Amino acid sequence: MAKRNLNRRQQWRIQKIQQERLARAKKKQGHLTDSLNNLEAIQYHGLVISHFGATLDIEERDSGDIIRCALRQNIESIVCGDHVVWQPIKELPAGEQIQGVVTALEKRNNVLARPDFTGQMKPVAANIDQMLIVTSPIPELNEGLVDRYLVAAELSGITAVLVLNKVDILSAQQNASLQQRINVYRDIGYSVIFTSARTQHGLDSLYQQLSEKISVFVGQSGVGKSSLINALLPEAKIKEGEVSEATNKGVHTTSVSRLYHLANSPVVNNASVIDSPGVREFGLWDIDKKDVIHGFVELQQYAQLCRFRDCKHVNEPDCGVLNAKQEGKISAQRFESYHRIMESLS
Ligand SMILES: Nc1nc2c(ncn2[C@@H]2O[C@H](COP(=O)(O)OP(=O)(O)O)[C@@H](O)[C@H]2O)c(=O)[nH]1
Ligand SMILES: [Mg+2]
Ligand SMILES: [Zn+2]
Repeated sequence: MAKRNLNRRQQWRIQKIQQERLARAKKKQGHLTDSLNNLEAIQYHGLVISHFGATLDIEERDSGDIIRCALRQNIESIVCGDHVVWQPIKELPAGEQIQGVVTALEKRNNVLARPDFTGQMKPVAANIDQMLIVTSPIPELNEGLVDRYLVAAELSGITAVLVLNKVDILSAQQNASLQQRINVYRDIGYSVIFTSARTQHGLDSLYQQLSEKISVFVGQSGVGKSSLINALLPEAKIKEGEVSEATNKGVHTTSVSRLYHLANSPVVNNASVIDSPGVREFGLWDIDKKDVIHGFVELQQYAQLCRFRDCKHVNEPDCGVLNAKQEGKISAQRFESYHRIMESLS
């Protein structure tokens, strides 16, 4: 997750190429978006459910109809989960796919963002209620990574839930050891769900957890995020077992982000999942060191007892966090994770 180090000349060149590309794309849609005279005066509301290049699919708020829209030129970076205002295009040319233009973005509750390849922060999904942090025995549970996702979720006001997938391949011994490690998270208040995308074990619990919320699945490549989404939503057909996402060098011109509604059933009601390459790859970008403690719910509680307001919880006298650790109230792994994240941000 290291930030790419480009020198200024390279950054300038990349930015220029991007601007040219954007200008070409906009010129192509110019006949639709240039003149707002070409739009009906009536404004509709909608939810962005799909995003590919400069084209969006909007779910109309009242009818649920899907409307393909272009973006008005001065609006940028709209993502799945966004609520928008759109207006229909008058006198659609025959065969024209674009039916409307998005003219305004409504206020977001939260947004997940990551840097594009010039280092600029770009949103990848908005208005998320819940983050499912998927882990597995293979690749092995990585607490350091789980803690980073937890920080991101806590700081964005998103509920985090742990999912341990691939329980079908757990040996009894592995099971005992993983239960112990997972209990660290249960003890500090996070829900944990055990699943197998292969045998469908735990899917009903997962369905219940997803009800009435918009969720994203995050986690290391190979833990089974795509498999789980496919098991929950057979119509989604997301590619599984793809090559490491890390080799996808930052450019996402052809990747599609999508918001899926799960079909209601006795075990699930009004659940939606956003699947986006940007979400799958997001990390702790742009985080202020002083905020990290708020991403560690149990550490934060004890940090309020520190004698010094700017306590770093390393070796200060009367440190609430160090005291709690000594008394066994904080797990050593979480404590070290906190310091590792702090170091990585300096
Ligand atoms: N045994 C087992 N294998 C799984 C399970 N879920 C996913 N896999 C396999 O793990 C690999 C990675 O899955 P994928 O869904 O692509 O992971 P992603 O990178 O997190 O999206 C694939 O070969 C899947 O078939 C599971 O519950 N049990
Ligand atoms: Mg995948
Ligand atoms: Zn302290």
